[in-house]
Amino acid sequence: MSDLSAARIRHSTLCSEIEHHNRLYYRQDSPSISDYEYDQLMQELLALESKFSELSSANSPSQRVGSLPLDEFSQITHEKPMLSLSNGFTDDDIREFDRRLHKELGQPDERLFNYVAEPKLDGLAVSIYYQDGVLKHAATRGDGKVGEDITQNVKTIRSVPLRLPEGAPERLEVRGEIFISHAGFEALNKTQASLEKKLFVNPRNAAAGSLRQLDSKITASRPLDIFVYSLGVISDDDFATTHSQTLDKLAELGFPICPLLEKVVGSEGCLDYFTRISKIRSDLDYEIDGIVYKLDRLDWQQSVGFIAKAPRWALAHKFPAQEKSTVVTNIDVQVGRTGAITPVARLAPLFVGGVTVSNVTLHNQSEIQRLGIRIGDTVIVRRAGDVIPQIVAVNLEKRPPDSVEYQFPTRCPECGSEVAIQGEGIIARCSGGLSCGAQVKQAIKHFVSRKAMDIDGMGDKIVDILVDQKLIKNVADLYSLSVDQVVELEGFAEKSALNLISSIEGSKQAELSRLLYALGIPQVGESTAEQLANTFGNLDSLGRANIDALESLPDIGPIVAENIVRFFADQNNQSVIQTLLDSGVEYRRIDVDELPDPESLPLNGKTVVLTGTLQSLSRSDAKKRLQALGAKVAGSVSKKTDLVVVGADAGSKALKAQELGIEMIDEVELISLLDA
Ligand code: D41
Repeated sequence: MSDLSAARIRHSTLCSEIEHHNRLYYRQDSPSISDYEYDQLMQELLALESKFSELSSANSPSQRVGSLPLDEFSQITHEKPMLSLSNGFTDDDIREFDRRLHKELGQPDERLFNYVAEPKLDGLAVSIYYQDGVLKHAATRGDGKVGEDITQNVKTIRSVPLRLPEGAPERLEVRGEIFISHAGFEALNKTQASLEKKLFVNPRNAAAGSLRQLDSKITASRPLDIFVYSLGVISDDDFATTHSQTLDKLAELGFPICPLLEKVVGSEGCLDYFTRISKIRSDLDYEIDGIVYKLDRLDWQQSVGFIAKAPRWALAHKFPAQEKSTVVTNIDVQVGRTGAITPVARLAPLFVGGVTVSNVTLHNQSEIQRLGIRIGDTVIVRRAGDVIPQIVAVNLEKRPPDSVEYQFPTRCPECGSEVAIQGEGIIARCSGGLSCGAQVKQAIKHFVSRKAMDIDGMGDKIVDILVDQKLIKNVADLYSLSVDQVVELEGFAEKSALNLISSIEGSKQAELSRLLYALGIPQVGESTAEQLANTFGNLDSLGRANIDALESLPDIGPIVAENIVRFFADQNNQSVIQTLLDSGVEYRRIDVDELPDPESLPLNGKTVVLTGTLQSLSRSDAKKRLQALGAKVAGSVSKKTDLVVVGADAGSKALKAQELGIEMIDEVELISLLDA
């Protein structure tokens, strides 16, 4: 026998053996050999393939160790879009989901539907495509239409089959969630620490960071795993008739399926499953953030279809916010852009809702009183989804004898000016104005920010340095900075200094609404600034406007009107504005008589709410365009709402709109409304 034939036989044995151990390790959780022995097999395989290059192939287990680094990820268009999930939060949301399906399908309520219930993993959605039983490519979800090609990285995940058994459909795309287990996460962070590398904040971030590696050898060293939850493209029309059957068949083909998945009956079956999994959630070795219910019958799935990128036949039932307790080690205050003084609780770090929390805002003095919180107290911290963490209660039983009552400062910790209290302890403000270093810095950071003057390259650190070194003391001073001054600063070279100065120059041509927003008048946000620009047309007219004229505008109340008048009456502000204009900052004056009469606009007087994610335009663009048609865009659904735009992953707002019988449209309908 030739060397090559002998090698071929050994190669084939090694391949089967390695894949067998992969399955034992990842699917059955019962490895029969040590990591060391596994590595020996892999080394032998690699050695064979390097000696006989004809033996290596795209589906050899040697791919599991990664291949040459890429320069960038290329894009993959999903043949079928990757949909997202609608959310529900309460038991009634689930019952309503079930009722709606009965209605849509014209089925009597007595006829209970079968659902598949499964944990909702907090990982990353991927699509993996097999042609003739061989893994061809894998992609991230991306925006649902186009994702990134992460084939090399996905091949390194040992529980992902590289080759399917005989009889697999010719074309098969599976979709699933890639994640890192708690155990894997702990081990990974231990390794990171020993290499003096940055630790990952949670398993999801670790999984995301690992998948986004251009060097798949790094990905190969990360403990990634996968559960497959649905089909994408398939060449075999008769593969299955129910979702549960689909998953059984995928399991037979060697795909890892979440072992907790169950077929349940009716909405009460769903809710019972939810209760059971909630109880064991903290014992699971992976992070989950809810339960997904899917209508089992595929023909029914087909007939109810989807709305705004999410199937109507599936619902993600999110777990309620997570709460944990910790100790308040201190309370101090932060000084904001307009001098607002906000108390912040410093906490003994705790891991809640997937992140480490060590600071929590206490909002204002009356919130501290309401909670009755003292330094040294044990408090309960809640974090719901992506919402900022908050303290919900103090555990008085654990109050130590030496707890300290918090004294709200009477002087600004930054500049020593007196603190003025407005509105029954709701707002505390440093009275130092632009003589307060903290306010100056914040005001400049706001001025240069993206939605304001958008000065690229002017990060927070640079502003701090410029103010600390006394090169600037207000926003107008930015325009007299020179390359020579900037190049002297730490971290700058000739080129970067030139770039910064040229972005400052580039910001001189501004829209009036942006300039107004940039000035940082208290409580004048983007939309108020826009309204002011369109009503007054230029800074002079606005500066002369009195309280009555301002209050007559739809969104401006007495407090904002007073803030505006006060801002323009201030000598210091006037001189800053004058200096800005003298330095060449220009805005296009708006001829207010040319603007369309609001009465003539198609959405005049209508209140619209946007919810969920839009795919083809950003939420802020959608808002602007709706406003241009005369609509008022509100943040929450109420009886006053006229129309709700439902994007992907829409949650409680869409449900509320449905309850109130408010008209709802999806993204496609929105676009045709905007284009009409
Ligand atoms: O565990 C999950 N994260 C999960 C995500 C799951 N168990 N099932 C899912 N099912 C779908 C549909 C119904 C659209 C096939 C999903 C997702 N989608 C999903 N994940 C990320 C976006 C959508």
